Amino acid sequence: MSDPQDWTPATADPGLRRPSREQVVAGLKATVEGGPDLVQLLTPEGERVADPRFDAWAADVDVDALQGLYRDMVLVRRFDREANALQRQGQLGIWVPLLGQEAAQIGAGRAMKPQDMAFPSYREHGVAWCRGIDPTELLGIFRGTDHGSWDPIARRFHLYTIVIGNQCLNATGYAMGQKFESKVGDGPDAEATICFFGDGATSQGDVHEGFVWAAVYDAPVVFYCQNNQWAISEPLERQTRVPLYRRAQGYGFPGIRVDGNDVLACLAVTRWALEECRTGNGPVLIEAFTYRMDAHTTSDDPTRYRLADELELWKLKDPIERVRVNLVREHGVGQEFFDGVAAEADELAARFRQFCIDMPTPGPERMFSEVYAEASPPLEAQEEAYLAYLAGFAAE
Ligand SMILES: Cc1ncc(C[n+]2csc(CCOP(=O)(O)OP(=O)(O)O)c2C)c(N)n1
Ligand SMILES: [Mg+2]
Repeated sequence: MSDPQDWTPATADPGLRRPSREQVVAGLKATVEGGPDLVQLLTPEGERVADPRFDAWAADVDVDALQGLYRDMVLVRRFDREANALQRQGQLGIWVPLLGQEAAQIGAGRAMKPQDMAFPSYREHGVAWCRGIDPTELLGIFRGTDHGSWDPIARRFHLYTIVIGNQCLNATGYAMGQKFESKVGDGPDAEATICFFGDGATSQGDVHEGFVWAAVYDAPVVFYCQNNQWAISEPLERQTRVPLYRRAQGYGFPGIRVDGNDVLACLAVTRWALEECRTGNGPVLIEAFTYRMDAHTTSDDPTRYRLADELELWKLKDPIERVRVNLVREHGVGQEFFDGVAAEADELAARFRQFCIDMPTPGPERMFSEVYAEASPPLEAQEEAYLAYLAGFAAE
């Protein structure tokens, strides 16, 4: 962000200054090239760099653990690409790609303890993976046959939320419950909540309200904003004048910006933030600075609103490639490891694809049985009438 001293004075009151549009954009984009605010442990070139504040939070990540993070990202990217192709082949109604956001999601997902709770939006396939949800369980959402087939309480991962920002209210309420039920503290069972949302969501009232309630109730919630630079076709500068993590200051809790393409930094910063929350120092805002490398969804065409050179620039910051380079250069990991992960990814993709093709189409009675926990006479009457109506067609 530029120095307010450099902003233009207002004509009526020269004491009041405002930034020009160029200064706003420059401030928002400053960390594209790395900046003093950005927490980074692995550079885009794969070099491990020191960070006095966060090194300790990644100190246990030895070569095995780093290989594990690499494997997570490769497998998640692989099934994401497969789902995109399945949509193109008519097997899914829509897909929401996570391409480019693997590090932001795997870092955060692996930072969680089993007892922590997550509230995703609709792009968090990598976090779902970390919560032990099989990728095939995501498919029903995108074929339009269910809302996700996992148990949110058992997995500690809520169902996807399509309504932008709404999950911030749910997460805040859940975290307030954790506080009221004394699940916050120094013990090993202490809990926190993490809420995932995008840069565009920060313009929603629900996010603001979630921030306010979380702040005044000291709720143990990490607000994890994946700033992927775009909200469909709206760029970041249409959401904010200040870098997003700085908004936290106005609500009275810490905000931090992490390189969202650096899995190690995302892991370390999220571990720290979750521990702050578990021990009663929440909430915390994390801005994971990343990039949506594919379309918003399979229904979108980003070539209509953004330039190819922006994408080319971000390809150089690929979250997977920097870990691969680090494993080779700094840990001497050999090709057989990478070949093994690639083979595993292909197996996963084949299983994922077959599952999708074999998915049964549910009968019409399902929409009556799956909405309410219990049946009721009006619902039963509606079901009966609707099935009779459909049967009328079959008879002809
Ligand atoms: C309340 C609401 N308004 C509008 C939409 C339509 N919509 C879907 S995704 C989206 C953009 C969200 O952008 P961002 O928060 O940056 O998340 P991203 O998709 O980039 O991960 C919008 C406006 C919606 N789903 N819900
Ligand atoms: Mg976005």
